[in-house]
Amino acid sequence: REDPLNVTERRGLKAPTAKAIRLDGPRLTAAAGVRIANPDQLPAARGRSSEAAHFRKAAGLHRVFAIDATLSPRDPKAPGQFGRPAAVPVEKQEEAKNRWKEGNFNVYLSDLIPIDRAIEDTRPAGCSDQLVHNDLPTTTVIVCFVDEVWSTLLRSVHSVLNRSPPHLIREIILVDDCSTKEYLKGSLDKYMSQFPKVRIIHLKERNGLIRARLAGAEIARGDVLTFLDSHVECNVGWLEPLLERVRLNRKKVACPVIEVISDKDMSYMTVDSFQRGIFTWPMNFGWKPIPPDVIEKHKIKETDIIRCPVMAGGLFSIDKKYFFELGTYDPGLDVWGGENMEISFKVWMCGGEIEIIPCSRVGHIFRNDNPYSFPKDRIKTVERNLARVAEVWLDEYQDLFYGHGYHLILKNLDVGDLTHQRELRKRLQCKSFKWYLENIYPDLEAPLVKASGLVVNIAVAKCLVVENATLTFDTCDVNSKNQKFNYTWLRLIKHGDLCVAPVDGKGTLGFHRCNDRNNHLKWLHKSLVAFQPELMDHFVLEHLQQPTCLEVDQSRQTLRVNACDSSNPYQKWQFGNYYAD
Ligand code: LR7
Ligand code: MN
Repeated sequence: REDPLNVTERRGLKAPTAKAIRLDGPRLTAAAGVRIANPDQLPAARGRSSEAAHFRKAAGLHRVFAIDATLSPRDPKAPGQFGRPAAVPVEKQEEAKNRWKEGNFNVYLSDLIPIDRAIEDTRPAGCSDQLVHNDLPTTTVIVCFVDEVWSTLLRSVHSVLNRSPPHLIREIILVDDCSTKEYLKGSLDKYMSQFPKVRIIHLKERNGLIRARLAGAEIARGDVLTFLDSHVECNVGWLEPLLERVRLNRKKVACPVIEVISDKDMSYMTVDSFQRGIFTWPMNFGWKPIPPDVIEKHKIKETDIIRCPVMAGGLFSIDKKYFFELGTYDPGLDVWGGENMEISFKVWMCGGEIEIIPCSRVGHIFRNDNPYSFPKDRIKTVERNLARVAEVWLDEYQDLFYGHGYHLILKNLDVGDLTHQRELRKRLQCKSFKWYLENIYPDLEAPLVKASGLVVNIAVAKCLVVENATLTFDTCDVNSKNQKFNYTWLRLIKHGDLCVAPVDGKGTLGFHRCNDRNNHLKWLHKSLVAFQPELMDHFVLEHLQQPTCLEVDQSRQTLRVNACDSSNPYQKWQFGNYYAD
């Protein structure tokens, strides 16, 4: 089988589809205030009172520009106009079906709807009243692509040109990552030549999105780099709130809210508020809502900025000098995947911050599969990228990545040379991953536990118990606190702060203060014994040469460690609960 662990499914980037909310029709001037089609009319005239205008001028501030050159569309009735769902005519169903694979979304409909369609202003109320500085930094927008669908790529570029204050866009750099489609060469250059701000570079070989972005960054002239995918639609007012954060502190990395462009009907949908970017082991990106009681307690508003442990990856603004100070991305990452983890860990651990800015919104077409080929095996490419990130950034927590069932795939992978990346981390004096978990992502706590509850010995049907700070076994009692243990992904058997371990050279069992880095406290159990599946139910001391197991000594009614024996039931143990990966 190609994918024994079903990694493909788990590594796909999930649209927050369950959360996507269909809009109910054109509300172009909704909560968000009046939009203005011509940027030249902007700054002065828009105050509520002359006093307010006076204050803003004195403070060097203005209300976010609501520039939108698509406001009065040539053809209001066009399919997909205002972000409405479009439908394939009956006689075109076959054609639409056949063209799906060109981009793994409804390419037929993308070609049908206007490349400069209007979409609804989905910003929360209050966004259009926010003030930003007059002296925002300029930005270079970098869009890299490989074999992107023509109409989708153009719509991405037009949405930037039509909905950004022109003076803030230094340039738009399109990086063609060695596409095979002919129209992305000649025709694209010709089409874009009408926009002086658009520059195109054609890479001579396939670099993958990570190095393609770096090629763009190298030649960028703006103060800030803004990365976008090649199938997006930037919404009104998207840019200034991002640049405002970077201006406030150059170590802030600002991400828009990523909204959903339906892969089926191309409708533009908004998403639930209060979503944080997070990951679960083994480094899968995901969204996690801020719990309602937290929102209530801290009176969090829809417009409030959300700090995120990790970013989705594709859409963000970062100060250009800061990006290079951080050593950019690890250029050893190939094709797709892992770079969002790398930049997120690097930013947080080396003194920066990752934020989602709710007043900045960009739609993105989420697809179920990459429409382009991977030069090498897809799974191995992504896992190798992640292993590089784990090796450089996760310290003793690497095992949380490796331990989640990927041992077999990863064991034979050559992750390449990491000297440079490790030196970089040292030079930047970045904090530890432990610090990151405790301060930036404290709610990852629960998944650290792989199993918990009573620990039953199969042969004698009795349970491990803590008695006067020593370890023994006794009749099981679910109500006894002294029989509750946790088994962590770092392979510690914990009772509070105490960890099960041999306490002398003679095999006597007892406790040690827990320490995630101390290999002498680590026991292999369940799936982690991949190299010796017959010892699955055992507790195998990991650091010893000879497999040594926790065992009930029946003659003396005590516990000891002894040479492992897969058929010995006195060495088999079960936790009350096992948690899914
Ligand atoms: O070899 C390649 N060369 C490229 O230039 C592979 C891809 N690319 C381009 C591609 O054409 C596209 O414009 O890179 C961009 C991203 O590739 P996608 O659209 O196939 O990726 P994705 O949207 O499925 O994946 C997300 O995760 C990636 C991990 O490497 C990148 O960080 C993407 O930018 C990222 N996309 C987003 O964050 C948008 C929101 C997704 C979510 C949640
Ligand atoms: Mn994408």
